[in-house]
Amino acid sequence: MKIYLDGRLVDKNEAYVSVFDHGLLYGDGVFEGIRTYDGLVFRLKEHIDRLYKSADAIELKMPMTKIEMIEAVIKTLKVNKLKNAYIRLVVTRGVGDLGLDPRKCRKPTIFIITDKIALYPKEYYQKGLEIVTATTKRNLVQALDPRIKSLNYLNNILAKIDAIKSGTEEAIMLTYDDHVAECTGDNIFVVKDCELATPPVDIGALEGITRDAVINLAKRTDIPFYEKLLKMENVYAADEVFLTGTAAEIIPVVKIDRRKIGEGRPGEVTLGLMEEFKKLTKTDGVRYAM
Ligand code: PXG
Repeated sequence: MKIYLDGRLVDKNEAYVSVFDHGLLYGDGVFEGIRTYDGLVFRLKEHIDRLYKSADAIELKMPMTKIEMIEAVIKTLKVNKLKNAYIRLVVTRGVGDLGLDPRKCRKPTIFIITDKIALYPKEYYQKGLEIVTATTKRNLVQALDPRIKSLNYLNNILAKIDAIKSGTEEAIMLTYDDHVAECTGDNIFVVKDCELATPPVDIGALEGITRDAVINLAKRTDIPFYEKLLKMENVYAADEVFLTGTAAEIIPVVKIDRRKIGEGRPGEVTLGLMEEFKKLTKTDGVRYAM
């Protein structure tokens, strides 16, 4: 397996970064998780746009253009002969000294890993997922805006530990004032009386690429959609709940904090959107020839 590392394609066994890299020392950097479907990089342009926005938000100056970045991703996929892959694109502040000062880092480190995807088991999609509410609150927007996809994922990891301790795979993260924000690695949607809703991202959630795709699908298929502030009581009372993310795609949720959601099985709106999303993954992205 070859890894793209600072402009070179190097063997996996030789793909190392320095212990003085601020991505490692401070989590100072940004990343993207992208996916390919049968030779099509799903919404690659949107992922690259978000990466550059995240970089901009932490005042990290990207050393290459968006087009060059897209070419680097595709080059890495091709050299590894991968048609169905998971892409982890990482840009760190680069190598510096032991102080926080980002000015000491002269050149960002860029690496691209393309690998097979680890997915939720199929039965979760058929039967639905059980999740919990995390005790860990989502980062405050004014402290570290969750819209920035930064290498600081400890907030999410602590909530993931909450999920694991409760015997589940995902957890809902609330804002400091108990509004539903998102899950540890997925956005959340609810369906009530045939209307679809998801929290606005400015309360403290990542603007998911899958989230955007689902919103567009809802609009195209005439499902009434609203961005809405949600509390846990709204989620418990929903007819359907599902999560969205690059790895999970659309995954139904049937139990939260041991309470049954709706009928306790994936609902019609969710199943319809899953169907439509599958079609989208065949068309919506950048195609690359091997
Ligand atoms: N919220 C958070 C906090 C995320 O990290 C999403 C929502 C969904 O966004 P997208 O753009 O993927 O629809 C994410 C994305 C991983 C992994 O390796 C995590 C994500 C995506 C891909 C892989 O755990 N999280």
